[in-house]
Amino acid sequence: MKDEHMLPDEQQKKTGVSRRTFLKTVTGTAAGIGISQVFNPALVSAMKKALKNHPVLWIQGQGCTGCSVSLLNSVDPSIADILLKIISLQFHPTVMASEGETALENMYAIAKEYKGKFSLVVEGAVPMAAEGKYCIIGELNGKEITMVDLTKDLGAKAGSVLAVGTCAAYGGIPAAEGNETGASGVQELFKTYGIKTPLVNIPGCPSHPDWIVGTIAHLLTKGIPELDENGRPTMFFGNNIHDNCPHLSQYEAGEMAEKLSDANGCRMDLGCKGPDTNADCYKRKWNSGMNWCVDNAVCIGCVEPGFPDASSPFYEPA
Ligand code: FSX
Ligand code: SF4
Ligand code: SF4
Repeated sequence: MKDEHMLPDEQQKKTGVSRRTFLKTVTGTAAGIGISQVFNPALVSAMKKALKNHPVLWIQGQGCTGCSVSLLNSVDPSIADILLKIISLQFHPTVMASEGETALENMYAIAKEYKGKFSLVVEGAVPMAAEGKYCIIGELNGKEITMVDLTKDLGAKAGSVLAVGTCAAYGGIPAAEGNETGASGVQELFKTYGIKTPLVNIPGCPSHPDWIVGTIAHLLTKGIPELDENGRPTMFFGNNIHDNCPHLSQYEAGEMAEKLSDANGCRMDLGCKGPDTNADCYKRKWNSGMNWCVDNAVCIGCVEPGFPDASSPFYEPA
């Protein structure tokens, strides 16, 4: 994995983004630009000029787009700064203005021009059964292109691949019991087809915007981050939720919550999967640091490879 050992200036040559510019953008205060401006045509044209930044192709298979929506909630840096100053998002089925063959042609042209240099983001699982026919992402020259074809083709050409969300990382909800479509994570597809491109899993259903942006920041400044045995960056997934939970002392004292609305008490009897889950939600929290699952529900282990079957039932009567 070449990128792993890449020095910042070599990375800059490869990505066109200087460490200083990038860090300035990442650590700057939120610009306060509304999400709606991402769809503004003037910004779309500015994005085209931003090709000198790191090209990113974002493709979607079997998912709910929740991870894209989560990224749109990024506050610092704002999503506008991410799109305009940090990366050059050249393909995204949900937010791009372009569509159909034109969009696909552009995507393949970028992949060719920036071979080995662009990042591929995969959102959603890849259905590998029935020769991939469960997910046709479009047509080019009269030929149907499956999500399997696309992930194989772009995955092999990319410099790095980010599997965003538990579906893309491990199969997630589409791979739950009754998985007729052969829904699989990118790592499984890469293994099947012998694709060796560096891959980072950023699970979560959805993935936290900081986990996505932070991983991209690391990738552009220092290369591939350190990964755990499930391919996740240890900087976000290195610690256990239960061991760091604010209710741990209550758990140890046997003080258990009896209903989800109880402000105090450990929530294990209500189904909390914190003990089997590694992520930093206990300190990062969600919705701009407002709250997290354990505040008024339970952790359902959404970042773990066995999710959702291994976490089911999510809730239990106390
Ligand atoms: Fe899956 Fe994501 Fe859950 Fe949804 O990437 S991780 S169902 S939040 O959007 O696909
Ligand atoms: Fe552990 Fe969950 Fe109890 Fe927190 S609420 S101490 S994570 S079982
Ligand atoms: Fe997922 Fe648990 Fe974090 Fe909630 S607290 S986002 S269920 S890992």
